[in-house]
Amino acid sequence: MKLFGFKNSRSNRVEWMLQELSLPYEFVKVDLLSGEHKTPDHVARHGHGLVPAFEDGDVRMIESAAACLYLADKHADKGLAPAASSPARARYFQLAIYAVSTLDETVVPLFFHTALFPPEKRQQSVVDAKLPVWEAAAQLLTRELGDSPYLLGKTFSAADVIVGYDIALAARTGLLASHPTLAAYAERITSREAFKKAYAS
Ligand SMILES: N[C@@H](CCC(=O)N[C@@H](CS)C(=O)NCC(=O)O)C(=O)O
Repeated sequence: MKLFGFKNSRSNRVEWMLQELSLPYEFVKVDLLSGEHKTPDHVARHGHGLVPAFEDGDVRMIESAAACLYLADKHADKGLAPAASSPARARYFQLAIYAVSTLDETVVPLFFHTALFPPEKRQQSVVDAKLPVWEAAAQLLTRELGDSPYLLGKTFSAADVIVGYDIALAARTGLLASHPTLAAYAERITSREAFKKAYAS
């Protein structure tokens, strides 16, 4: 398997998943800083010239959450995906899609415009637009977790990797200060060995 990615990007989501499953893979660095992701070679892998791109034999994938869901199903014996017939499957899909459609679109811009970008490039209008969405998301996820350690209850699943990517980024952005349930969840998932290996530079 090959993961074409860049550290501190959404390729972390797939790498974390690969680590949770203890699968062998090659990490192929696509340097976002030098523009390598826009070269013809990489655009042939990912039509938008983004990371990650993922290869498993003849399987070629883009979209970090899709790759995680694929891997969890392919290696169902490792127990990171609820069974297809299980009622938990509905919630599992919902959380995965929610992460990429709502959380990524909220937490990533907040990280860029409050932390990553130099002050002159930060736009307060982005922060003003995204913060209320984050507050709603934080309340929703707090309710989803309830008293459980993980999103599907007692058992860690690929949903925790997919959503966990955003929660880890939110923690790094300082967005969890007034959300103790999410702060404890962030601590729980980021202390996993697989997370640490995937995020090691
Ligand atoms: N929905 C895609 C998003 C991919 C994406 O936006 N990747 C970013 C890194 S996190 C990227 O390649 N950015 C480079 C650019 O925008 O030029 C996924 O989850 O895989």
